[in-house]
Amino acid sequence: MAKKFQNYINGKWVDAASSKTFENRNPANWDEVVGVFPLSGKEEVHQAVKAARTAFESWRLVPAPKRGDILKKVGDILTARKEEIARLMTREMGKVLLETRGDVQEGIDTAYYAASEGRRLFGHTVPSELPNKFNMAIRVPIGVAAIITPWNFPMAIPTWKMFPALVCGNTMVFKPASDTPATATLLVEVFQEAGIPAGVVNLVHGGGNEVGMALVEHPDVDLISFTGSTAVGKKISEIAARTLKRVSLELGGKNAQIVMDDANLDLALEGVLWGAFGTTGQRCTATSRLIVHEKVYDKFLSMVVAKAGTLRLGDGLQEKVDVGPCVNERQRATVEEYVKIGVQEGATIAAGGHKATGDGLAKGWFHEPTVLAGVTSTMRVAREEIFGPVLSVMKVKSLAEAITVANDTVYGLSSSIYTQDINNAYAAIRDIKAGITYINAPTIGAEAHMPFGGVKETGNGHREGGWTVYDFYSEWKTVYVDYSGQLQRAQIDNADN
Ligand code: UN1
Repeated sequence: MAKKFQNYINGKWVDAASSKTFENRNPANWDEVVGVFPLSGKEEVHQAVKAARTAFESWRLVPAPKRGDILKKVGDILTARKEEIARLMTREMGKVLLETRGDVQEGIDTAYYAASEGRRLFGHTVPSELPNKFNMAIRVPIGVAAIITPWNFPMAIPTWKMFPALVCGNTMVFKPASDTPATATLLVEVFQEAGIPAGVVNLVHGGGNEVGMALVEHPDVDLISFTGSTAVGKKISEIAARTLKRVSLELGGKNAQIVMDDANLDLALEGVLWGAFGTTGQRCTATSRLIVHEKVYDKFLSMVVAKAGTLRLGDGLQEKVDVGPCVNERQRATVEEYVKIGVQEGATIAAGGHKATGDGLAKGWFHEPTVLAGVTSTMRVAREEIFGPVLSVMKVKSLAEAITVANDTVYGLSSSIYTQDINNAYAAIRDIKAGITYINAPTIGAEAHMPFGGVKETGNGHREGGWTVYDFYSEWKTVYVDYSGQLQRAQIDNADN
């Protein structure tokens, strides 16, 4: 019998109102059911928001360093349980152990950063224009947050959102992706073990259309943080605008790695394989376009093709495996569809190109690491986010053309250039339209203490990670303290005339 999971509302593990459930299966072996989860809806969302609203009134008054102490404990527990969480995550969404360990580590790094931020959360003190008056701007909590997260980083992405939100004094309802509800449940168990007060963190399982949208529409939710597709992000933004909720969106990408004729090609090769096929290409930061200078195009393409063919597909729990399965049936079908579209548009399959059903792969959603060559900017495989192990390779004549091609997308998350020429590197830093640019490193690998996010249709101007995320989760309050004992009129009493 598969393990049965529950929602977590107001400090208690509870079933959903309806007895409906959904299963979560291992994408590397669909015979294995990881767990059975409650299919919740409006009713559970309502209870969870109510609990979060009530808890907010006391949580906002807990000193921020004390809130940080709980996050420090969360970090300690995650550290102690790192291997257990990584293994569960691999079984749940398929990426290899090396990467799921990294995913948990990103959560741990975020916990310790947020814990120490509890002792900062700096405001400003500013001189007043009037005598005997003190001006300051301080950060205050906002209220109830809806945390809606994807399956590709089941620990890193929820923790990027939840930890800063909590240290700032907000409470929350967490709606994890229905492909990774077990890892999400484990995270909430860790909160419970660390002593989070009842109602501060609530967990509601279920679909995006039911639970996610009920949160977005709920009048008592003040802020929404969402990572997922651009299409859903736009919908959330539209609905949230009706009640002027604060919204942070982290959406799609079509990230490019540029390889110049002066690049260290061996280094660029390692970078593109990691960027394109790590996490089976299922990252918002994944390298999905490779833009190569014509002078090294043929040589570099053959290097990529030779290596892509040697990557070992399989169950991510086995240490020797390089690339795990796609997360589910739909995702693999999407990959197959895009390969077909690429070929119809005139690209050639230089490596891979098919679903993989060989030894040990028959019961998983595996797809070969695929390289499409001869891709041009107008093709759909150069424009649309595929979210799978497909790399589109394009040829350019110059740095200027490489940057024009890299920018020819509606997205703007990550980017990379391999060059030994410092002038090329700085021109790329200035001219590539993306939230993140790597020099001589792949498009993936963001660190928890740096701002993370993108421009154009990748987001709506907010950043996660680092010091910047604290701006999203707190409101500025401006305070004037007049200790003159008399009415002082700004702009009037201190003016010359
Ligand atoms: C994502 O794909 O949404 O930079 C997050 C990276 C990871 C985070 C990716 N640290 O690839």
